Amino acid sequence: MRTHDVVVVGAGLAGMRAAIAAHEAGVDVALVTKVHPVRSHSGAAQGGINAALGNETEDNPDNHTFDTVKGADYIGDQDAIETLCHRAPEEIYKLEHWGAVFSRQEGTGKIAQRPFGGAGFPRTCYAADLTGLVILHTLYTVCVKYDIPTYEEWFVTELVTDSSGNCTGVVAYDMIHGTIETIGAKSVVLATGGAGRVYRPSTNAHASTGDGMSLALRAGVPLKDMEFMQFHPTTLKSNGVLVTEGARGEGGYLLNKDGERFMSKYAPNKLELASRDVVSRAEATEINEGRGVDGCVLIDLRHLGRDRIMERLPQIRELAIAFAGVDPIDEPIPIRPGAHYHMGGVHVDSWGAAPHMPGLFAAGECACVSVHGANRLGGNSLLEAVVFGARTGEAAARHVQEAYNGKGPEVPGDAAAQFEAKLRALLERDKGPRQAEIRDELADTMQEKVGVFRTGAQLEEARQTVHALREKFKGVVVDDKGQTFNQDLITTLETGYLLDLAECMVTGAVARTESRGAHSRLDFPERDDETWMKHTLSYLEDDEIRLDYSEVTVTKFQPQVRSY
Ligand code: MEZ
Repeated sequence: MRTHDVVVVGAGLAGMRAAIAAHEAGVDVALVTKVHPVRSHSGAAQGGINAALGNETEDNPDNHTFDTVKGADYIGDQDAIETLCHRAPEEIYKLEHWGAVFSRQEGTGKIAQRPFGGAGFPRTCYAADLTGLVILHTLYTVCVKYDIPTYEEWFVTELVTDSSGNCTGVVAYDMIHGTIETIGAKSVVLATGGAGRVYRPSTNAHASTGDGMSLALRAGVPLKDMEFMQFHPTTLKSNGVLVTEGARGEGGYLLNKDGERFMSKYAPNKLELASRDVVSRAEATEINEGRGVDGCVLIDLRHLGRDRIMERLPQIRELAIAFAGVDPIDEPIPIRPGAHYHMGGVHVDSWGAAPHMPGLFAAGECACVSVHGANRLGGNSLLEAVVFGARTGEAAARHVQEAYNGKGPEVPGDAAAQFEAKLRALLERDKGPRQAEIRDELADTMQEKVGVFRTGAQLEEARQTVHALREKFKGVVVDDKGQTFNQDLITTLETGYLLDLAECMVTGAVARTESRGAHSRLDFPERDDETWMKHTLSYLEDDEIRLDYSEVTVTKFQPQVRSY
């Protein structure tokens, strides 16, 4: 059997940063990833990464902490947010020294920083509008330099535990050869990204199917705050592709069909740079009340001029031409809110450790630390991935030394064989629904009923539909019975993951009878701190979702009325 000290599942920003930290701590670490590392969805993040560098402004990590707490609508854990914001500058300089080519300020040559939503200062470092891609490639070169073994195109199907309930490895399917193996480990880090593909359209890659969250849930580990899904205010109508917040940071306006800069009604101070939940609700209101343009509003960049667009937003221009048929130098781009980022994830502490399962860790969008609470600020996702990726890798390495002291993990020998038997039963079935029809109905239901605005009645309908789809999925049929690159099989397994997560999202959303951050209930329009200043925990028990709650950590900032 293959074994490593630490196995990291997922090789986006959080996964690679965790692997680098574990390697630097002196343990044997391997990456297991269903896509080549540089195809990870982190590469789609465009506009930037936050850090209070204070270049030419009075900004500091305490301001960043306050903005993040407020953006989170006071349900983020403030000790973890302090950690995020105080470690940010160190991580940015580390990335720069590893070779990340950030855009520079004219004159000083320092790292340039653009304004982003909900931020009191321009604090978003960027590489034009390709920031995630630049950092992803940078971290990949470090992994190559350190010669970190990487199981590429291996799909993880189960977590393995020992007789005391410690996580001691994973079962994984080698997609190229069609074989199934157990990979033993003393620490397992889940860093598989988000579950944006629960929705359609979504800014997320097709690979963003929440695998790690579902693996943890099935193994008895709770997921936290699953009802909070972020809708990014600017996504293309045709396919949900992201138009970066950097476009508004550079000065882009949002307009309705009458040419009105409507954000002045909703956020008179910050306008287009209010936090994402506020801007998405404003757009949805304009569209719902008949002031949209074919189901969209417009983002106008024309006044920025060709040179600035070509220098700062070249990818946005290409995407707008390719997928919306408009050149933003000459015309506004039709956009609308689209599913983008999941604030919920595997319940972990601020070292990425899952309190319910020793040896299990999670980082990045897959995890809920929680630093984003009910609404993440743009630019804090890449930051979370590197800061908590690093801390989680350090903690996973520490666990190897503290819990094992040179001994090997107890890895059950039959884990792979047990999964293989389940797979055989699935492949032998030749009658039943196809995964695509289940997945389409799931995505349509979530899009229609669990969107920017929600009501109890719609959420309850969605919950029943999702539950029925999970039942239907038990009879799913896979047409391709082959062994190599069986995408039909992989997509089916991913659909199972999405269904689990959707059920957690809607169950948590039905229960939370208030409006907070991205969870906006028309039937409960106010935030209710008295009852709901708490995290939701979702457990899978007897195939049903059971909810429980845990405390929010408040250090310096008591909840206040939130306005922009
Ligand atoms: O943090 C993000 O989600 C981000 C940087 C996205 C963007 O608008 O560019």
